[in-house]
Amino acid sequence: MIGLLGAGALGRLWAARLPVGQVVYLPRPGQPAPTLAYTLEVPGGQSLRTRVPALSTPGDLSLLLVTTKAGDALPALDHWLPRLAPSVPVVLFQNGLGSQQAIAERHADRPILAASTTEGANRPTPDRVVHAGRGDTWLGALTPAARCRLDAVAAQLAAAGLRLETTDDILERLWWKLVVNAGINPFTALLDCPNGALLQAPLFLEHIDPLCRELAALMAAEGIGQPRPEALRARIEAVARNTAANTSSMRSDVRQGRRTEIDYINGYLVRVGLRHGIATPVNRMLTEKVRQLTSNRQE
Ligand code: KPL
Repeated sequence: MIGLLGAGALGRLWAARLPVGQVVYLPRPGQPAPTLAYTLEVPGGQSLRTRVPALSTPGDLSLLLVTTKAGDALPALDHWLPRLAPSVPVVLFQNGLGSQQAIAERHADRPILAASTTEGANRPTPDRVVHAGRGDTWLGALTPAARCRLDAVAAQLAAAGLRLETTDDILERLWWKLVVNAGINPFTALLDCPNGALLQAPLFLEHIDPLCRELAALMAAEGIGQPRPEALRARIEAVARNTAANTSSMRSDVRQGRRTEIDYINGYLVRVGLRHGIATPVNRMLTEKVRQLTSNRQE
């Protein structure tokens, strides 16, 4: 049995694509444990009616997929991991960085893996998940105990029929995704606009070059290659163009009054800067403004 911890659009996409009867749902601590029942709309128009029952016997799990928001992953695992066998591999699908390292450090003896994905999924209503765009998923080990499990976990996930590859350096993949999220998500949240509208927005145009210089310096300091700031800007703008009509996850969180992942995206970059003595004024400004936005909205 494969456990699913976190019932957002991405988790539901994987659960619907994996073989019927193999996935069970683990509620977050304190949350109700209903059977998840929804329809997955796949590109091309087909619909998959899906039911994911709640876990009844923790001993039956052979793999755990964690698809919660970044800030919820560690507390949810602190609750569930003591109930699961130490050999069960855990795959983290969180956006940004920071939560993965914290989990791998706290549970260093367990097989902890991380995935970085460009699959596009959204959930327009509680019982409908739309697989909006096919993408790629990279899977890699975070702890030593995960290295010898990587191929077996990849084979288990391959049953979903989504494109998946393994990598020896998942942190590098996560950094490249972080760059895109750092350059798109806070701006779309602050401007309340779809991704493509950034390309003409004065706030974005004013800050994108200094932001990319910060990102390039941080990546070099962390040993993630020597990217040129212009290459980072090109990457960010290409994703904004390719996902022009999308609402970013951060804009959507702000709109729905939910906590955003800013502390794991631009806020994480501020912390890396502090560690290396690199100034990050643009990341700091974006982090503060997005934090203010959510506290204002929640009042
Ligand atoms: O990953 C995304 C997100 O919204 O979090 C992007 C790539 C910006 C697409 O919307």
